[in-house]
Amino acid sequence: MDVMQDLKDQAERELDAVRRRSLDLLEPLDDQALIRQHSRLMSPLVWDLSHVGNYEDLWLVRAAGGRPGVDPSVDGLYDAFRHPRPNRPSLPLLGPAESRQYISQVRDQAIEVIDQMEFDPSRPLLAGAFVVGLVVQHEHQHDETMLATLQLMDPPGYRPVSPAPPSPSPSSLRVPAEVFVPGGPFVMGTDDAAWAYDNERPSHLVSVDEFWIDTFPVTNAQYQQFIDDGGYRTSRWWTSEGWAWRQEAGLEHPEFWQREDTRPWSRTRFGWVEDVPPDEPVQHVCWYEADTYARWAGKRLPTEAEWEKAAGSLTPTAANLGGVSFRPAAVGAYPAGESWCGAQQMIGDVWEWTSSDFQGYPGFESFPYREYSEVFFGSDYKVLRGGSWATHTSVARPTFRNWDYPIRRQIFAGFRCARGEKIEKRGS
Ligand code: AVJ
Ligand code: FE
Repeated sequence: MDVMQDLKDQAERELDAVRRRSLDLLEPLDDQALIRQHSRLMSPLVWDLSHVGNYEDLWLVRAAGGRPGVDPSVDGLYDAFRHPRPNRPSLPLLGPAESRQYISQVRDQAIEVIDQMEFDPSRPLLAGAFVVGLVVQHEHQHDETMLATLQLMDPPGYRPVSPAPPSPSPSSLRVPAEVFVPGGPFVMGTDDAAWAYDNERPSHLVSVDEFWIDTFPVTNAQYQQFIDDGGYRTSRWWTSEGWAWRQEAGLEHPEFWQREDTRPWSRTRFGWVEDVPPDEPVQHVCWYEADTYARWAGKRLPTEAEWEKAAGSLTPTAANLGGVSFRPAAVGAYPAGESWCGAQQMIGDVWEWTSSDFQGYPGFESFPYREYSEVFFGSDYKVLRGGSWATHTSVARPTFRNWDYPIRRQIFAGFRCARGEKIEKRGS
């Protein structure tokens, strides 16, 4: 067996799989739906499609392959920093057919580069394996972004080509509502340079005090109790910043929920309008709503360190991931995916808001470019953990860090609560 050839075959399989995912996702849409901007928060879908190809051209074909690139003249159009999302529809973007042709030309060259590449498993950062991982993960992340765009489409809404397979039924075993996590140090982050992003590195010791964390993410039924109890009308449960946003945005319920007078809540989920399922984790709530719910419940959001400690070394085997189900699974559906302390569904279903700002770990070094993580460090963004039903396994790991503004609701985000005094020390 040729180890090098195995690595190359694996790289090509993963590139092939993610491209199939992207194209399948967009398959039901006509050109107009690909070109239109469905929300000012999001790019036209055809921008995402060319952008993933441009990224592959930049990193795989040019940086790793030392080639001139397929069409550097489009770099500016697909540079996320040059053009914020609201401006993207007015750019002279490649059309849907041109975009498909462009990304497939890039792919042909990328495969040639991989065939000629020297993978050095002992120096993964410098070898091709990291770049392949970067490109594969990046496209999967944009597939999730595109799903958020598709969720925002006007009625009749988006319907996938292949119908969703049902999630497993919730286990009938009774489990406690909260689980205990003893205090003490744990290793936060990773030094795995082959797949981890710069913001997950370096690994370092963090000591947290003992705390309790909810076994499951907060469900729609629990969230409805908060609504029924006047959660959105009671300013004392909100921070002053959160209340100001609640007033300005007119928040009264999660995004995509609706009801007539006091009839039961329904929700619009892609091309379906359906009763809100009580046992599913709530999604499409912003950080302010999550933070407020936790206070109403007499709890708080976990810190990012607490979340990661509770997750331990979970691998995403029994979890709702990959964007196939188009919804979170009911709580209790994945008892085999429980973490070492007994918390369930930490990976998959919904991204979980944490109380932490997005910051670099001690000793952080940006790699391979500052604009992936470093430019977002500070107090503007909150960290989300665990991945959602729309996240691919290649991006779903206990150390993976996602971030967004505390007002954002279009992402597939919910939360779970924690309890106990918040004490955190870095270093040994
Ligand atoms: C990690 C989801 C915040 O979409 O801004 C995609 C991922 N970075 N292309 C984002 C990303 C560059 C990133 N998030
Ligand atoms: Fe990107």
